[in-house]
Amino acid sequence: MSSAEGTSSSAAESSEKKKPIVIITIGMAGAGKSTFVQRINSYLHSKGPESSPYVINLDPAVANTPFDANIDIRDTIDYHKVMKEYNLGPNGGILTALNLFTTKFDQVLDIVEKRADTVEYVILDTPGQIEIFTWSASGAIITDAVASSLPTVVAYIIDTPRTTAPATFMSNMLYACSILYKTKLPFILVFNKTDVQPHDFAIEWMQDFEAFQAALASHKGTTDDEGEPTYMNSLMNSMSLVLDEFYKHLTAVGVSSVTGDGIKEFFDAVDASRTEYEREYLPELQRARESREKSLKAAKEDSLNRFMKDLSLDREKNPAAAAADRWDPTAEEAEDEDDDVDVNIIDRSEDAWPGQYIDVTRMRPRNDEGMSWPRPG
Ligand SMILES: Nc1nc2c(ncn2[C@@H]2O[C@H](COP(=O)(O)OP(=O)(O)OP(=O)(O)O)[C@@H](O)[C@H]2O)c(=O)[nH]1
Ligand SMILES: [Mg+2]
Repeated sequence: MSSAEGTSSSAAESSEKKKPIVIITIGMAGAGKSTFVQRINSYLHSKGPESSPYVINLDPAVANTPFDANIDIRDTIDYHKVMKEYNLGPNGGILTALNLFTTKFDQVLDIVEKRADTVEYVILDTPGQIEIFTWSASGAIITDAVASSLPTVVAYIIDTPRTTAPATFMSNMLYACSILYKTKLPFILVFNKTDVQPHDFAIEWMQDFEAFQAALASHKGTTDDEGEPTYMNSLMNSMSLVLDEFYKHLTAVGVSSVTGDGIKEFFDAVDASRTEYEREYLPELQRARESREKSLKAAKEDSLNRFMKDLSLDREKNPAAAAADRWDPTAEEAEDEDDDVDVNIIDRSEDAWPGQYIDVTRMRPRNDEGMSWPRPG
């Protein structure tokens, strides 16, 4: 965890430079992802220019980000135009914008990989609608592409004040669980907004399922008119036992993106997950790659063999056609029609003030917190 100390740029370290670690922030709409990205960005900046992270914004619909991204999907794709052009609503617009961006994500990876020697952390902010990133093909492609080239960790941001009800807590945890099993990446539960609601209740429920079941029993709405537990109550009781297994694979930290509380602990968890990535994710990735390559090679050989067999049979049957079947050097090559959508990645790092950020502690609270989705287009 040498990166936690500001004085780590020793000769020993530079000779054996670690790869940067990618932090993918995921969370429900309004959980505080963007504020959190800003907070960790400002924390890293405060440790010195050499610790500045590389920030990528993947939310095409956000009006203002509290941070300046090095790569911003909005520089590449105009979400309003996409909605208009393809006749889409806000969610379809975000999804299509992300799909278009994904077609050029190899360029993003190239840019990031070129920075690998100078950057310690790469931070990804994702769209407000969680399912757009977690359940879309493009979200999976981006996650897999990033995770197969750099150590990666998922930071699952939770709106702590809004998960104090046992049922909400459980659905949030089930969602986190589904993402963990889908990505198989090291996973950190980030209980955000601890300035409003401390997260100790959550830790207690995660460590002791009986405490959770007791909270469930005492929570109104989980018993029927005769005081008997409802179906929902028994279901959640059983689910809490299932989740108990899932909690063992996680690290949980409480943070306040507004005050900066707990950010140091978050980075300790990130640094620890590098080992987990190397120990668990990488060998699994290697195995998956090898078996894919093996089956691909076998399939190629098989189809090539069948093709050669067919070809020799044909030539035997029809020698005149075989003689005419030669490459004609005078024939013009068909023009390679490239009908790609014009999508170009812009790296803002060379701008006059790269990586500038707003001090969130001076921000006035937004009064639209209770606003319902979808976000205005
Ligand atoms: N009190 C408090 N408010 C917070 C904290 N983090 C975020 N907020 C507030 O929560 C609201 C949503 O924050 P955002 O950072 O926009 O959340 P988000 O998850 O990026 O939202 P979308 O991308 O729109 O889904 C804002 O009003 C923030 O000021 C925190 O730690 N404490
Ligand atoms: Mg956001």
